Amino acid sequence: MKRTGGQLIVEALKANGVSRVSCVPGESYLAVLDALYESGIETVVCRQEGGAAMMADTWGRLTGEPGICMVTRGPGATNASAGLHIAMQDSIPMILFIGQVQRDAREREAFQEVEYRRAFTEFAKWVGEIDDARRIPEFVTRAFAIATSGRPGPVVLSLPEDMLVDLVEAPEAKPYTPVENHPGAKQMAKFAELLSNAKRPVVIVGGTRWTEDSVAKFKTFAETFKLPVGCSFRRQMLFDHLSPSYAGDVGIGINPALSKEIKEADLVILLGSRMSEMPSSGYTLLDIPYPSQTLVHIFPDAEELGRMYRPDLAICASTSDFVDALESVDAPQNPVWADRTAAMHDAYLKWSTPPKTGPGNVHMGPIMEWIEANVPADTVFTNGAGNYATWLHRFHRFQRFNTQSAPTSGSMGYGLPAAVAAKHLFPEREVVCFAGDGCFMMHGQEFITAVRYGLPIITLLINNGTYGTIRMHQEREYPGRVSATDLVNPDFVAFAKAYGGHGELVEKTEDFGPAYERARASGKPAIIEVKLDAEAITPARTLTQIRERT
Ligand SMILES: Cc1ncc(C[n+]2csc(CCOP(=O)(O)OP(=O)(O)O)c2C)c(N)n1
Repeated sequence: MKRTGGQLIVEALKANGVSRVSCVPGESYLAVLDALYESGIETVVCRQEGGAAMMADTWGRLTGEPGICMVTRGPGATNASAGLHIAMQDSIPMILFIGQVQRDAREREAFQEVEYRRAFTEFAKWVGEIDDARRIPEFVTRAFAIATSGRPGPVVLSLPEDMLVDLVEAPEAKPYTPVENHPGAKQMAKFAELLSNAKRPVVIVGGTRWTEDSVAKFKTFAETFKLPVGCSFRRQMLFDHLSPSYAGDVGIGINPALSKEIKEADLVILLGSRMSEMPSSGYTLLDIPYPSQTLVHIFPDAEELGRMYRPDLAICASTSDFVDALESVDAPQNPVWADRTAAMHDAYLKWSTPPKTGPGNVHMGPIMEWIEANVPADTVFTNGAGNYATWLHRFHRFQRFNTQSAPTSGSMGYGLPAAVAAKHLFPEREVVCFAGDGCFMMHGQEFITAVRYGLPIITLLINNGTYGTIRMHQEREYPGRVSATDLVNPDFVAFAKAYGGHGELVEKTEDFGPAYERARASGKPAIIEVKLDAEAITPARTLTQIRERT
């Protein structure tokens, strides 16, 4: 039976279990849009391709299967590149389909033409263009395999418009076969030996494609062995912060006590993490290329092992397979490090206790305390970039897997589309987006996507009237010379209402709880605007203190 290229794309997606795609439509891929009609695949229509790609990134992040996004050529593709870069830096499986100009116009710089294989090579694991509709099953299967194997990442498939309407015979699509790497018995024996010789071990967990099961099994292992565990930057959902083994967030603004313990450790076990610039405190926690600590690095891609840090033991394995193999390691009776682990957890508990007060009338410390006491443990938190995110990363005690979606690349504007995507996946759970006034406005238009699909997300819009992070750096480097960092904002409550959502304004700390309850009860997508004094730029220091270096 003959089918069009558009139909073959959609068939291949269905064969691979895709139930949802994000998109902004374009005339370059009408044939795919037509095949989606009545396909059973939900098409989530977005308002800007950056948001659409970020939604697909969150689906990939929270399911381990590629999130799918579709955009038009040229301007659609360049807008979507914001999400592509996030997925690349974060090792997120994702496939971006881009409509392309017709084949006989290629290389003329035709209308909206871009050569994606040149433009996006650095933003994607693989960029392919399908010239022949009969090869669609081959290209799509390969895209799924590449996006999920080794170090996961985004794949781009470019679809010439005329190829999509060709009627061809092609093989029936089959699901891709995931590739998993397993640790060998010798490596596990060496791992057991290094662990038994250690006196001051630390584990740092990170990376993607963990599962509920592997997170639970690893927690049991760490607790049985009384090992201290830190979570890599924005990977906090990988380890229960209330576990006696939890040592803290290895991210921006790391607890100095934890940083010291990592530097002075005799064994560091990096499990799934690349230990990139942000988690490594600007490449200072482990020496490059020869860490002073004995290093065991477990990562699913051989190319990453030894790239920056030469490990004493390199295990090329997916995290779930490594965690399964931990069964072969015998637990020590009384590990010498047990008291140190308990002390590290105590230090974490102190570090994550919010301050009671601060400048202005609204204090984020008590607001975080309210959230900890009143928001269910399975709530999904999302955010983009900005100092506001510190409150979440430092003071929220993540307990469950799949409760976090945030970019390690520090891309502003991520939180809102991520919240929309998370609510699609987990409609029964609360989904809370933390955003600054700067961050929110980068993809604020996707609030209407939440309204359109009836997704009652709650956005805490922390409005300090400034691009706060940059203002902070500016005051430190160029005191008193405020250049390009102050903001003029819309009325966010009116914004929420104009979009058909629920709006709240919090101008005093004690107004927060009731405002949250009303937002929750509204059953609508909500914005709670929290008016924070710009002076409250970090939990510990004010802008004035930073400017005056006091
Ligand atoms: C897309 C993008 N543009 C610019 C930046 C640089 N940047 C990092 S944080 C920040 C300010 C964030 O402001 P806001 O969201 O209001 O949060 P605040 O820091 O004030 O809490 C900027 C401009 C970035 N990380 N990402």
